[in-house]
Amino acid sequence: MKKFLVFIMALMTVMTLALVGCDSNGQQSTEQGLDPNAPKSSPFAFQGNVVALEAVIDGYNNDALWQDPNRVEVQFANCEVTIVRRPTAVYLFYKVYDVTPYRFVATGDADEVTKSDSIEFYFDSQLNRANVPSGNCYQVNLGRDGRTRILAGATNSFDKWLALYNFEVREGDFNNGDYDYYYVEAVVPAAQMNMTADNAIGIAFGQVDRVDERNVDLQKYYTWTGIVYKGNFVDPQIPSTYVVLSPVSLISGEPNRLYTYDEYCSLTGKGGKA
Ligand SMILES: [Ca+2]
Ligand SMILES: [Ca+2]
Repeated sequence: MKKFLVFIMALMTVMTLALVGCDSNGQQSTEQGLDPNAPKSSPFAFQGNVVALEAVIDGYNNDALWQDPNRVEVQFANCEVTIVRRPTAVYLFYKVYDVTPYRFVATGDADEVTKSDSIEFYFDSQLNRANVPSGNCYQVNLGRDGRTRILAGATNSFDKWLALYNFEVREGDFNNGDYDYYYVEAVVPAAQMNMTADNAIGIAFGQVDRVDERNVDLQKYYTWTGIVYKGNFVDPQIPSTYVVLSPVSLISGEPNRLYTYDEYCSLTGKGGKA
């Protein structure tokens, strides 16, 4: 139903300048913008910004990557989520049950994603566990209709973020018996979030279910649900409540999973910053 192979949260003009490496005079300097040693003339000009994808981002989870032995599988709200950490990127796959395929459109602003059928994930990429969204915190909203909004932690809140990432949204198929579901496959390069290959991060989730087809900007027409993990509500606006995502299992012989921060500290002997 919807095909969004690559989405760039930036004005197309900005992105075009970044990809062709235009200098400040508007002249093309091929690949200059992607040289890690070159001056940072655009927000996309740094090493690791673009990675070789290890899955086909098509809304289907039949790639070998999704069977990674260190994958984390979690359920919350009406979502089944699989997360795979690779050295260069984080991959997420959502299967979402939602029988009311609605969205809200007024001006078309990206903020409307949060009032439409959509999924959300949040990273605290250095496990800083601040009490408010801060540096190294990131928010991604992906709408069932293909719209998206991405934010980065600023001073006590989330603010607009420029990043390059890939995702696709796919509707279920009546013939496959999954008509009441939609799927989101996404990948975000780690370097864009100051993540390294092996550091544990904080993570939070959300799902918005617009439940009424009336195109009205009232909260009663949609619901937001986050995750309660081991009895603790994970509040996306409070990174200190996030659960911990480790690249590999912290318990020998057991599958990888999410960990509470207390579990993480107990299992690793670490505390405070990761
Ligand atoms: Ca795929
Ligand atoms: Ca809905």
